Amino acid sequence: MIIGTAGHIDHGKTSLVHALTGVDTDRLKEEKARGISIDLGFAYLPAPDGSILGFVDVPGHEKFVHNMVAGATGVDFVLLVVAADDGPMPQTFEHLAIVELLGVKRGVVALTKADLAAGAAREEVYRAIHRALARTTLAAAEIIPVSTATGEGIDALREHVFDAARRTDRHSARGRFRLAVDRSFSLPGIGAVVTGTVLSGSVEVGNRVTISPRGVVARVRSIHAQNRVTTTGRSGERCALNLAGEGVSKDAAARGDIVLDPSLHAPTDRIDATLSVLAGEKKPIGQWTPVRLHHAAAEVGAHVVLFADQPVEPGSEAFVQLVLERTIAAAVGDRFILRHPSGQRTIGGGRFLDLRPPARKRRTPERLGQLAACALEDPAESLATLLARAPYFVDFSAFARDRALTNGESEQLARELALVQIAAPVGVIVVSELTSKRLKENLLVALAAFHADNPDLPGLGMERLRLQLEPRLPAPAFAAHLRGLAQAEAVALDGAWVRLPHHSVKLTSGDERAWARVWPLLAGDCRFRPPRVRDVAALLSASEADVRRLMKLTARMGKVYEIAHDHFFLRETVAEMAAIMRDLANAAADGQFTASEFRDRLDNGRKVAIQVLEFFDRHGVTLRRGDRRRMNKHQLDLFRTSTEADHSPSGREASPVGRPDFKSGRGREPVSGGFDSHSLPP
Ligand SMILES: Nc1nc2c(ncn2[C@@H]2O[C@H](COP(=O)(O)OP(=O)(O)OP(=O)(O)O)[C@@H](O)[C@H]2O)c(=O)[nH]1
Ligand SMILES: [Mg+2]
Repeated sequence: MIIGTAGHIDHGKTSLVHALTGVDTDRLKEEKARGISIDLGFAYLPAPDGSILGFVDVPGHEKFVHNMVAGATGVDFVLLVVAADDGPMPQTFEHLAIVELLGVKRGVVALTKADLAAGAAREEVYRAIHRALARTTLAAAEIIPVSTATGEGIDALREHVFDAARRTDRHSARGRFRLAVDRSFSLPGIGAVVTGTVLSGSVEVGNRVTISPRGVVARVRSIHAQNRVTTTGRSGERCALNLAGEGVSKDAAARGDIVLDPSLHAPTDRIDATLSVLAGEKKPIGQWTPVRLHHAAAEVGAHVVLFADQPVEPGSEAFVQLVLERTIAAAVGDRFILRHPSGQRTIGGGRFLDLRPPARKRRTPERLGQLAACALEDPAESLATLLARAPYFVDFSAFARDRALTNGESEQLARELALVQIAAPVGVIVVSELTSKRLKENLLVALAAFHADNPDLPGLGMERLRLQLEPRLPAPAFAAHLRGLAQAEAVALDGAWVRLPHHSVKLTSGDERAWARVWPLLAGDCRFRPPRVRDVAALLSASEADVRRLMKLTARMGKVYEIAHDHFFLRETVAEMAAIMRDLANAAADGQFTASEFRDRLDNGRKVAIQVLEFFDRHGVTLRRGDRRRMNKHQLDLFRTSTEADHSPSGREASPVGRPDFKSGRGREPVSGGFDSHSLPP
């Protein structure tokens, strides 16, 4: 258990810790000279049950409240010190407010200097303390009179603290490792050492850690926990870590850093939070109020963004966004304190709810609903609520990381909530079972409707499908979801086209017969310079309009591409030409080739070669600079070589007649019965 002192200057905190533990925590020369505490002091006390209690002694001076806040983070139990000859004073109230805002729920009041007040005077101070504690979480705390001068009450107080420690749940070391650094120094022969309170998880000798937000990676060479050499440090202990590694110099860390499990390193400078404004504040918090934000042992300038038009009144609570002047290493659920930028008083504080909130549209009803879900303290409850409302999906990897959940804990969560996980390129997206079912149903209905309206089209573009579905998953997650459905054979994927598995494009028997006569003309030796519509019509003694209609139709089915107006190439030929370009690019030292090099390989004349290249340019497969071109690797798949050639008149083969969605993401689609605008010159 870690016990933190609190209380007004000179009320006897340091003397009391000394009397309880035998340790004088005022170590600094200046502290000795001025007779006050300036920085945090640390002492340890072995308990009868073998455990060790850690004490954090804080300064009472109003100028050093920032140090007090740093010390109070991670404390389990507060030792509120009030001098019997003085009663509650300004920093008694301020420290009390801070420990409350930090969520410290247990404590005891030490009525110090009891030798200086007796009888009615002491009674009056009792009453004042009761008034101060009323309506706080310490309202029921015991008040124990003590004196370091006479020794009165010291043993009773020590027993009280031992008893509280026995009743403290042994920290379960839940979560991934995080330690809030309050001191960082270098010892001769040992190297860099950081000390601080372990906020969550545990660490072992040999573990790799990151010093966040600065991002220095280190290895834990040795550990002291609660002042004893050990191989493991865990949540609820004060630890000293000896860190080693490249870049771990003596100033590799400083107070305010968090040493954490490397997977948690994701600094943020914009955080949505709850904010409680202290009742004693004179003015409400307005839009963009500048503040000092204290989080763990870190301190940073920030501004408060309000979500409502009304300012946040003293004594009330609201959701706000905190925009920080630099990044910090935070976790969802962490407590923070806001102080006046001058450092003269505490304004309020609260709890972090979302470490990656949107910078825009941050006050829509949908967003505020999400925040209310984030405000639920239990991760399972919070996640279930998030998944039951728009946008119905959650980036689970970020959710788990930002709450410092271990793999085991997130797996448990996934089981408990029966989450449906969708692998995204980065991390995992989750939806509820209900949403997954609804998404699949909506998707199948949309595809069936599309096929019914467009029997001559191979399928619906992935992007257009995504945009018309509820819930609307992010594109990469939607693609992953579709791959899952395709694996389960609920849908079929042809490039970027999605169709129902049984759907196949049909030509009328008349068109099939016509196609059987046309395609051989486009194949064979003349495939790189196939006859144009007018020439095909002449060769077959057909009308130009009929041939054009058939070509447009088969283009929509993906059998041919219209490279230039009225000039159609077989799909396989286009794939072959793409492969030739790739060859040329690979053969060139700079990966570039010219139109003439390409023409020489095709032997189809400069004009046609240029038209072909311009076709590839339009689809982003080639990138042109002057007379030279290089390949755009990302778009190459659009014209993958087909191994299932499908020229057969029947078109009934299992082989897909898919055609890639050239501009997927921009919603360009062939229009049923109309021109294929993709293939038109710009
Ligand atoms: N008579 C009497 N004096 C005490 C007692 N406890 C502390 N003092 C005196 O009060 C003064 C302040 O004590 P500290 O323990 O330094 O007070 P503090 O709360 O740590 O002060 P800061 O850390 O500066 O806020 C010292 O001169 C102590 O000797 C007590 O029980 N009886
Ligand atoms: Mg002191």
